[in-house]
Amino acid sequence: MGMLIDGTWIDDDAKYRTGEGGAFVRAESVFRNFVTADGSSGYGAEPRRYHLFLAPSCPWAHRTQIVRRLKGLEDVISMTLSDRPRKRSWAYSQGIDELQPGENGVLELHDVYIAADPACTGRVTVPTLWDRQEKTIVNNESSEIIRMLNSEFNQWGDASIDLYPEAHRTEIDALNDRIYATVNNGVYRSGFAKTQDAYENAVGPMFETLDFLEDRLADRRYLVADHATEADWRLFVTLIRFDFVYFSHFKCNVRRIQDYPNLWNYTLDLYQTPGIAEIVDIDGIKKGYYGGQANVNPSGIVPVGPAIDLAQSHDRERFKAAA
Ligand SMILES: N[C@@H](CCC(=O)N[C@@H](CS)C(=O)NCC(=O)O)C(=O)O
Repeated sequence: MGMLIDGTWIDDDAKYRTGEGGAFVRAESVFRNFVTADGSSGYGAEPRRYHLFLAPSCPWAHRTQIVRRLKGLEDVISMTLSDRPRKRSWAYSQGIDELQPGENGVLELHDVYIAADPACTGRVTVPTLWDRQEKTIVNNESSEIIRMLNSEFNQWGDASIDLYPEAHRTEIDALNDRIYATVNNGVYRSGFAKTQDAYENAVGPMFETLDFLEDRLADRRYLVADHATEADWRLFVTLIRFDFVYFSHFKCNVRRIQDYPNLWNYTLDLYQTPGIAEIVDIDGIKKGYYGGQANVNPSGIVPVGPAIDLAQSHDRERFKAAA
């Protein structure tokens, strides 16, 4: 995959990603500043000041794309989706401001990282939130970027939508922790495991959590509140990829999400939320994983199926709107 060490791109980073017993290790995101509505952090919320570098296949990037849309921030925060094959880091045919494609016609994301910090060491990941004013990266951790989009841009976005309501925060945090460890990151721990044990240690807890969520969703439409919250959207980005990609590419094949009636109908319900289907790119998702991860799929062949109709009706409207 490659990463930056002291501002230089290295292609072989295997030793930085594999831990004890062949387990996949996810490095911490490097840029962790916050945009605030009042500017007290040094990064004030302003229209058209910030830009998101994303990729269609990536679930972490997808979280931010979804929250940007739900909050009505599409004219406030600009965005580009990686649209060129990855030779090193994520590649873009379009630049922004002084960050423009080089002679090869692409802007590579590691050059954005070097522009922010010429001595940068770390993984070069999407989503990345770029600040045009300070010419730096504010943050590259999706869980934090979605919090900023939810609360700090209300002057321009839809303030009536709160994905992290005060009254439900403890419950959202607890669910997020379990779902992140065993499902969102669990699929990667399964797919990138280097030993049988590491793989089985990922897949077991993943399906235990899916069983738990199936039960939880038996008598409620959403995970926490009477409307979708951050916990739902963070889970959704993994569920929508599961049967198309993770089931086979990452060997998460005990059951499909379609085999769980509540989880599957819930996935369809979220997918059919106004504005969301248009920003779920199933072909881009399949291409990104099967075609872009030679360590898992050396041939790069993208499977034709599975044939799944995401517009089919779901049964979730049976739940009353009231909590
Ligand atoms: N913790 C990060 C993870 C982001 C991440 O791993 N993104 C992947 C794409 S799905 C990436 O850019 N990987 C490139 C790499 O690891 O070199 C977040 O949630 O933002």
